Amino acid sequence: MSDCLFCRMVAGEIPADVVHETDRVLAFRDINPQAPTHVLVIPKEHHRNLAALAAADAELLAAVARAAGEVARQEGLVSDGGVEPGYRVVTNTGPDAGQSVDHVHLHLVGGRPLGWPPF
Ligand code: DGP
Repeated sequence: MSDCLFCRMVAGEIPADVVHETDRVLAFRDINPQAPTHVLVIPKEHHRNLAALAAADAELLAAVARAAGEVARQEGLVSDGGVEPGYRVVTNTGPDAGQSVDHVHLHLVGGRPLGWPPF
């Protein structure tokens, strides 16, 4: 989609601070980080939100989830085979949740203790 910000980042038309990439997934640092690590993990193919992605391509959804795990490991948020110090993955859907980019993305945040509930 030529008018989608994240599709344009995938296409290389808009710069991205890429931390991880596969043939189907891109992970890059959020422009407005909310924690020491704040990475967005997206499928390169355009899907509007998590449910749309899951309905269209479960294998791609799994690839996005795997990439999130890999980024967490790269960023030092989990030890090999462990869960510490930890991190959070969030995806916003629709206006009530504050979704501002209609290309599904996982927010991966960590590097400090995170409060709960997050709202
Ligand atoms: P959401 O509000 O859940 O749709 O998250 C969209 C995120 O995208 C938000 O945290 C800010 C980030 N973002 C918006 N524009 C850009 C950009 O041009 N570059 C990067 N790296 N991130 C962006």
